[in-house]
Amino acid sequence: MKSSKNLLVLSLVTSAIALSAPAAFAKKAKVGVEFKEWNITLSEETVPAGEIEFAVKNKGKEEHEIVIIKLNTDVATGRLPVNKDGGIDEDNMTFGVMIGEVEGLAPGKKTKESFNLKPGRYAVICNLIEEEPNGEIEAHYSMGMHAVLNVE
Ligand SMILES: [Cu+2]
Repeated sequence: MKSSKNLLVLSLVTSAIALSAPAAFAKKAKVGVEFKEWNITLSEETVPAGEIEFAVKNKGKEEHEIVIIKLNTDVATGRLPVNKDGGIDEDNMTFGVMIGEVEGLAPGKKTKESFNLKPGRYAVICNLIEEEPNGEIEAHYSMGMHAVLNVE
């Protein structure tokens, strides 16, 4: 009997904590991301540091992705150094650090993914490179698919 009483007390304490918790655990910041050909639009320019949810929607006609890069220079997000093919070398960055990516999202699809971001300036880019049937190379980054996000 004694132990079940203790259990009841414990569960009351637990639910009291649960009720007071939401205010203590700051709600996750969200950034809406929309793809079109050829741009990336973010719903926010600045977000607080911490866990940030990226809600990504592909409103375009082609597959797109986001690559999140923490920049270590003041360079504009459209002026990052590129390879011959017009894409960014994700394995050998001198201008920043790769934080994460949401890989190829088909047209019309949406997805959510969270990343822990420290204060700084970030580039959010699509780094897909495609070869069209006529041999033309389309590097999405060089065609304009980049945006800046400030984390404070
Ligand atoms: Cu793209």
